[in-house]
Amino acid sequence: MKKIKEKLIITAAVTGAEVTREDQPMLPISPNEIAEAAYEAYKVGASIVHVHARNDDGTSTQDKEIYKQIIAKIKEKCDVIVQVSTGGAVGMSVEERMQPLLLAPEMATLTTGTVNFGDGVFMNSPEDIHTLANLMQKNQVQPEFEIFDVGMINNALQLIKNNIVTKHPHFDFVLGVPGGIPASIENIVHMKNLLPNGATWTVAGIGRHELPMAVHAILLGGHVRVGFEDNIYYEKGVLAKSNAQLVERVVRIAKEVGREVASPHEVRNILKMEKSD
Ligand code: KMH
Ligand code: ZN
Repeated sequence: MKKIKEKLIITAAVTGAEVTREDQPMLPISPNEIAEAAYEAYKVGASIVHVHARNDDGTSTQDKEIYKQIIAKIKEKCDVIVQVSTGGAVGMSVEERMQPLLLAPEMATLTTGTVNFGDGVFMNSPEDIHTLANLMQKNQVQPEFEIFDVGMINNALQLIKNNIVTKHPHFDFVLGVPGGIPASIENIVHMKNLLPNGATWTVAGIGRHELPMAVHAILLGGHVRVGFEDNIYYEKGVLAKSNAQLVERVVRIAKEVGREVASPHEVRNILKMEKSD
């Protein structure tokens, strides 16, 4: 097998918008807990943390002030790249969702289409996508296109073609959301083949698909996202002890197959990010 030279980018999605403490007792909720979980994940090999904010009662929020606290507390501890969510939770308005972009974070997610999401609908109208993309452009935020189904890739490519997004094209294939694209190696290969030359891509497998999709991505030259947002278990019937435990396993597997793991500094180079605050 040909050695993959590009170092592996590991993203830890530590909280998400849907998982509860009842589902996963170790779920980080407060800014302090989220920062600690991010730091623990960074220490074992994560170079990006994908963050969602929560209120004190655990409900999802896109409140700018809470994101501000989370980012500051993470930055006090380490130089991991903080990627804020602009997806928030199902049902939130675009005005609510855009708030963390006003903080000019290093990186943010951008979902380029609407998808059924379990029993709900994760709405992303063309107008809302443009609103978020324009704000990212204005505040120099590196986007990560969140791809829940194949058509969303084409929508992202249109944003690039029309110069609405001019940063490095980086994608996250989310596989296995009920309503989105199913998790399979064929679907990863199909989607990666649709990307422009030089684009980078990560894989986030949902639930039991997290580990096999991560392994496929490592071997195919992609990158990996793990964490409680996507999966709360370490193995069938056994809850993970922490986000870091899930990251650690990916690092171990990557090393075993000869794929080195990238530091945040190296990821800023791979993604050609201008800001490195
Ligand atoms: N919570 C999902 C409905 C993102 O962070 O940008 C959307 C989501 C995507 O998590
Ligand atoms: Zn998210």
